[in-house]
Amino acid sequence: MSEGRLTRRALMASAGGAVLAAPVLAQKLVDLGLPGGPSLRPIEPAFPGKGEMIVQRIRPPLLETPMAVFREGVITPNDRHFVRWNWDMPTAVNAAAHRVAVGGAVRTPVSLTLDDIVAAGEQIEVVAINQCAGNGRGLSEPRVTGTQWGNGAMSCARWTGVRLKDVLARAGLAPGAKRVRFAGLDVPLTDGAPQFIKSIPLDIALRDDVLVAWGMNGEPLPLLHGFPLRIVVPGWFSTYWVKMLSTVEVLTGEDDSYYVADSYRFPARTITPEDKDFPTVPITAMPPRAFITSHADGAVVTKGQPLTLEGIAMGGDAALSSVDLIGEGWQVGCTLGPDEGPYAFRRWSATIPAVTSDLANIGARAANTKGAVQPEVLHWNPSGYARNVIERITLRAQ
Ligand SMILES: Nc1nc2c(c(=O)[nH]1)N[C@H]1C(S)=C(S)[C@@H](COP(=O)(O)O)O[C@H]1N2
Ligand SMILES: [Mo]
Repeated sequence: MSEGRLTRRALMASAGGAVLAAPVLAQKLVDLGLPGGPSLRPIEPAFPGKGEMIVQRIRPPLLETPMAVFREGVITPNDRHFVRWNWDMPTAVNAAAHRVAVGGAVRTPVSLTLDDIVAAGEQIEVVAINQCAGNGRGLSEPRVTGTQWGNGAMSCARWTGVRLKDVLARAGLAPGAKRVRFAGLDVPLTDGAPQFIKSIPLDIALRDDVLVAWGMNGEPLPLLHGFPLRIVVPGWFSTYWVKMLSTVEVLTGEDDSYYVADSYRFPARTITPEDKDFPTVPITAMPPRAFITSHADGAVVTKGQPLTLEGIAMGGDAALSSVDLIGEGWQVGCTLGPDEGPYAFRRWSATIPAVTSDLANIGARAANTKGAVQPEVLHWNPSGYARNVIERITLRAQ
């Protein structure tokens, strides 16, 4: 029996259980440190299948991963993986009846069952960071509109699936194919509002590591994360990682749908908050980022002692090449932990031989193998997208 068959059986077995109930909120609060506030959010284990999560919104759910989770390892457990739905999500999915329609500019439109998808090609695993384009938006100064995320709208998982290109091959590309667009089972809350559909260029769609995934850390995708199937585009922001995949549509031209043409776009040049008129480009590949996880801003450290700082980092759309701990006028190279692949988090650590005084504005700065380095200054934009300024904290010596 092949691995694929085993996984398929697990998928079918979980079909009946994929139901989401409304949580009841208690009132434990966490401070996200958002400049100028309001900065407090409930932190709750109340969502089905979820441990303690920062509740940004209940319906549709927006759940942020607490930073403490990133201390524990580079893979985020499924019950602590952040959640984001643009529109209301279906609360149950019938896996046996589920179909993925592959159409548009194809030779033969097909309607595929989960069995068909599993059988479409070789089973692939990739460890990849799922990061919302708006991750850390709440830290923007001046403040911007949108979900006021701290830095926990990111998580990392081992995804299992087949290559999107193998699924496309079931239908066959017609001449002129240019982009591939995805839709899921979720529909807008209000009449006439645009459906959440997203497309990627054909060269990205045909990459060997772009998946139609059904597995997340060895389990079927939880409903919140897109049961039964989702797109995974390693190295790209997760706005393209369409959940509850139901339609794959090959386009021969540009995509003029709302979430590609009008939303999830970023200034094509550096702007200031006063700039109103500037060209934009879609948010696509992720830049490098690093986070200190061992110490919070304002933490007290011991004078005269060595100090070890730890954290996680990511290369974005290329492998991490280095992480430096930097302060005011000094820097120390960090030691990197085990490598789970170019699109995964990687742990880092650095030791300062002896703390002599307060450590003001220290931060970890990541660089990737494409030569991208985290900037000193925020690339401010009106939606707070693609934040990757060096995140700084101050430690008090006592
Ligand atoms: N079907 C569907 N897929 C979707 C979305 C959505 O609203 N509907 N949101 C996207 C966005 S903006 C993000 S950040 C990720 C979040 O994935 P997660 O909930 O598994 O963390 O899903 C993406 N895929
Ligand atoms: Mo997102």
